[in-house]
Amino acid sequence: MVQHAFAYVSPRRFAGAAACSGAQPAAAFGVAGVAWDGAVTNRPGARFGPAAIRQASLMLCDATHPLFDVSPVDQLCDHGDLLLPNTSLQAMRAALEPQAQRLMAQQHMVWLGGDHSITLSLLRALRAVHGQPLAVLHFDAHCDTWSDHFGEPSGHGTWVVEAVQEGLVVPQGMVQVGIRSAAERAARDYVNRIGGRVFTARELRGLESPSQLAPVVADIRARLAASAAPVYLTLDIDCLDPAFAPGTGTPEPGGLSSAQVLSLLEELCAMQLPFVGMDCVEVAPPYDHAELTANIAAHCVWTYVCARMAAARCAQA
Ligand SMILES: [Mn+2]
Repeated sequence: MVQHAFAYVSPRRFAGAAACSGAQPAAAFGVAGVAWDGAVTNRPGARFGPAAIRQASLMLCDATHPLFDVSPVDQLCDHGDLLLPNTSLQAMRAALEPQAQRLMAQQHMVWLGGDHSITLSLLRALRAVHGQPLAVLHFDAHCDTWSDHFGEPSGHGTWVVEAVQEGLVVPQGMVQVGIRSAAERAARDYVNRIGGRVFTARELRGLESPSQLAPVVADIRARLAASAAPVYLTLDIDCLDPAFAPGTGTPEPGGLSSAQVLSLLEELCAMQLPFVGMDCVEVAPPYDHAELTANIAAHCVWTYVCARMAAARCAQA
């Protein structure tokens, strides 16, 4: 058994939460880092994402959310980074998938990436745990629907097509938000073509407040609900404009603002929809300034967890 103890592992825990302990952690939510960036197209560095997000999360102090009036600190534990090989994508996925499946069977898991290639593995694990394909709410500048990774079969921009082909997702439950990168039409329109919905960054320009975004939120909610599937949130930090999140490997100007993304997360993630987990990927601290990117990433993760706690509280009331 190879022990991958030499692989990069980031320090600290998210938002001052405790380290997960025991075979079955008591906390409802678990955080784990996947410090892998071996499948990036352009600039590497996302392996340092989990460390930077955890570091930035310390700014949340007691982490009491001003909208939801909950703090996740007591309902969250941090598994640290998974021990994974940093040799090949195939080897990393083979090690990640059984570990992810074990953790997902125990807790509502939030994953700190890492590049976007990890999401295919996380969807495979979720598909196995829930016994059915997922609806996916996908924030990104990139459609990630390319049929190959510059000649390689798989990379950080192919996982959507792979997930559809493997039956991991409900096509009608695929919703993309913030898409704007250069791409041939076949890739850009892929999700629309299979019955999902692509909200381009251009379509969302000028819509920032919850009231302005209400029609978009209603459309997304209806699609996720109609899919009758567990919902997974994958948030590529490059959905944000580089002005808000410069620390990423493939920045694309013309993106969403922090307020836009947080408005959408606040509205959607607090709804009575069966969310089963999230990842936040592509935070690459070597290109960050003033921890802007790590900060908004930590805020998005925190917002998601607090929104789900608020949704659970409403369901009980
Ligand atoms: Mn992207």
